Order: sequence, then structure tokens, then C-alpha cells
Amino acid sequence: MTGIVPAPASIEFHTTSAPFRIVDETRIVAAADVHAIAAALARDLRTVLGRELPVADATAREADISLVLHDGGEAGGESYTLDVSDRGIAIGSATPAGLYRATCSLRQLLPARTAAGASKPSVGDVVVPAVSVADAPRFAYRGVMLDVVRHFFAVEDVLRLIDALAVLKINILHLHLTDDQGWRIRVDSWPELTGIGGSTSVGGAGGGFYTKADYARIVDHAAERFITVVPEIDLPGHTNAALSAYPELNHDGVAREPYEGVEVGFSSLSARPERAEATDRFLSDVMREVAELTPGPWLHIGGDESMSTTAADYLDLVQRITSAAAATGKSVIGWHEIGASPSLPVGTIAQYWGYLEPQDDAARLTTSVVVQGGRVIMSPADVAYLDIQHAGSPSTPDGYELGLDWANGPTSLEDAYAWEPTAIIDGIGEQQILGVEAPIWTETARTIADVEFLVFPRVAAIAEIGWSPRPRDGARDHDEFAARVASLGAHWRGAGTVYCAVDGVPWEA
Ligand code: TNX
Repeated sequence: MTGIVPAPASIEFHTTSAPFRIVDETRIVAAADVHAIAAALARDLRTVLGRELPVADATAREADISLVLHDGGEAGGESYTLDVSDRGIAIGSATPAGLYRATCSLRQLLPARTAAGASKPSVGDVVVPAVSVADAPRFAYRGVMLDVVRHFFAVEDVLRLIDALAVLKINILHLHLTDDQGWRIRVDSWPELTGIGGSTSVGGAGGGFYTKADYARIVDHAAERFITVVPEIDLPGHTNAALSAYPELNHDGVAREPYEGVEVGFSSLSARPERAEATDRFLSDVMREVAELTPGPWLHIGGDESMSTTAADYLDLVQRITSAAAATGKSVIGWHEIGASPSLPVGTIAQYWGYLEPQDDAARLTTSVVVQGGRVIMSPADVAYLDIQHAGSPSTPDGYELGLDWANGPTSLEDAYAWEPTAIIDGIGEQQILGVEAPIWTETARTIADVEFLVFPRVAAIAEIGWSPRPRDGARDHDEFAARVASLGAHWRGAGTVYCAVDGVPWEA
């Protein structure tokens, strides 16, 4: 079955009309200001057609694929139309981002890539069904978080993941850059953060960090796919790597030992007056340098699981951390625990990582951020955490145990698809929700193949919840979704993306 994931707001297959055929004359027509989007589509289709379609800044003729940027685009808008008939393909949007999202839909209507050396279809044999799509996202923020601390991933690995996520109209890559086990982003004014702090990871797998040039490559590659990178510096807990690099950040002025375990909650910045000068200089330097690397509007300051910080110190530190972040001009995101603070900067966003049935203080803390004028990113752990094992998938690519099983795990594709963001916390509805995000923590994922195995296919469910309209009767049709996921499987195979062939999906042989 042909289909698009995430499901478009409106899609009509013209079953009685002839499909579009890519022929010798077919060009991709686009004005100079969106040439890059057309060129990227042409490059991608080379692996299907065995040749690269020419890109022309010209008036569209029959048999062309045209990209038209209309007037009046609102910043951040992503809506588009895609019309396919036997006379051509017309894509229209008021924004470059919308045109790009349209090419991601078109890509799924076309055949998957073929392996290098495999025989390509003859030119006139590549067809696209006649269809009219009119599409726009439900939520502005549709993220995936990658933990590059517990295990480090090289730039090329991250770029490859970005490519696979872009197809699903994910528009945020949140990078968890610092934690107890490592510090992964160069900060020139505090070089031992990545010197000493970058040398470790879980299980002694070796360290690693991104230079500023490395990080810029990730940001640029993401931006070409209209994906915004959100950097996270996790504070005031989850800081053992920083505490091992700089003695002056510790209560007692003594550097901590580097840490390569998986248990967390033991580390904290110090709120003691005698550490205030060093701590505030650290906060302001780190926020400034990370903000300089960040064209996007957000800095994520962590705030989770500060179990060894007293309640009073936590409030003091969160106030200083969020002020330092806000002083860069960026908006602040934090895990929902930051709702304990009554003095968050204007527009602070809470990332909810509780369950679908909120436990303990999770709903109250999240609501506190909203009451202070902020909004919420929904990452309910029991359905949106991609590091929780897949249900019904015993075999993993590398033969070691992959994925965690807390958060009511294992998680099925059906679970990941069956939830509704506005139904989790009373009073937090459509207007209060900025979007959804699926985190992939990497305690057990040692290679990018491990990451992909955990991410795919479940991320498709989160992408669809973030993009597609809320189902009218409230219930999502899992079988219809699973059929579209099955057709994605061919694209993943063609692109060399590892995925877990979970039960309940009619995977094509
Ligand atoms: C909880 S989610 C954490 C992470 C772990 C993750 C493992 C959150 C804010 N903190 O430190 O890696 O569970 O699933």
C-alpha cells in the first residue's frame, strides 16, 4: 500500500486517473531561492532513477515536477499542497520549509532507493499515483532527542540519523550533550569540560566530544532539512563530568572521579556561597558559548533527577541556571521538575517525561510552568521513550541486550501510536502544548545501528501524533497506520536504516 507517514491533514487518491510517469523530459522546476530544495530531491531520486533529474529555474511544462513558493508565508509555517496528475507534479507552499516537507511526502509516494549496483527501473516505469494532498502540522515542535553522552556518536552518525528523521517531518533534534558520564560539546573558556570531562562514557567505551566545527556541521545539515537543533546542558544534577573536570564547581573544592556507570542522581552543582563565583561564571560562559552555536530559539537546561540537591539549593540553582540561559536571549526548556521554581523566565517550556497516568508531582510541576506563562513538550516515557525495549522483538543487531525496560516497558508500536497529548494532564490542552518529543537515551545503545534499531519504527508513531490532525472520533486506526509503516520499511531498507521488524506490521518481504 502507498501512503504517507505522518498522515497528511487531507489526502485524496484519484483512483480513476492515470498516474504521473517520470519521463526523459521530466525536470524539477524551482526558482533560485528554493533551488537547494529541488537539488536535494534530484540527488535523492538518483538512487531510484539511475540518473539525476535536471533542476531548472523556468516555467513548468507538462511532465515536470514544480516547486512554487507563494507569497505571504508566515515564519515557521510548514503547510503545503502536493498535486499529482498524469500531466505533472505541482508542489506549493508559502514557505521553503513547507516545500521541503512536501518533498518528504512525495518521496514516500515514489519507489524506495535501490541498492548500489542493483538494476534501476527504466525511466518511464517510475510512477507516482494521482493524488491531491493539502497538509499542515498539528504541532509546531516535533522532536527527537539523542543522548550523545552515555555513548558518543560521531558527526557522520548524527547526520545519518537526521536524514532518516527528516523524511518523517521531524523538525527538532534535541541533543543531550552533558551528563554524569561525559561532556560532549567544546566550551573554549572551560577546556577541561571536554578534556577530562569528554574522556569517558558508559562501560568504558571511550569518550568523545564535538568541536565547534563538528557541531556547526550538525546544525547546518539539520537546517538544510528544516530541522532545528536544541542543545541540552543538563544542570544542576547529571553533572559529574563537569565536576570531575573542575574542582571549583564542587561543594568541597575537590574534583570528583570520572564516572562510567548508569545509575544517576548523585551529582550536583554547588549552591554554597563560597562556590558562587565559579558556578555563576561557569553558567554564564557555558550558556553564552552554546547559544553562539545555536541559531534556533531554545536552550535546554535539563533540571531532571537532581536527587542529591536539597530542595532549597535546587530552587536557588534553577533560578541562576535559567537566568544565565535567558540572558543569552534564548527561550529556556527544562524537564518538568523545573516547575518547582516559582521564578522561571517568561516563556519557559516544560518537557513532561512522566507517564500517561501522571505519578507523584509530575502533573503539578508541569502545570506550574504553564501557570507561569510557559508551554509543554509531551514526552510521556511509557509511550514516547525510544530507549525502552520493543515489545515482541527478541533479536537485536549486535546480540547484546539493547533497550531498557522501566516505564512500563517493553513498548509496542501500538502503545506508541495510541495516545493523545491533550489527554494527559487536566488543563494542558492544544493551546498549552508546543509539541511532542521522543527521546533516545543511550545507556545500552553503543552504535548508531543500535540507536536506529530502537528508534525505527516507533518514532513514526510519535512523528504522526505530532504532525497529523487529532483523529475526529479520538481513536487512531492502528491497522491503517501499520500498513503505511510497512511501506516505510522498504524506504528504510533502501536507505540502509536499521529498524526493528516489530510484530503487528505487514512488513513486505
Ligand atoms: C531518565 S528522562 C532520565 C535519563 C535516563 C533515562 C533512561 C530523564 C529526564 N532522565 O537520565 O537516561 O531515564 O530511560
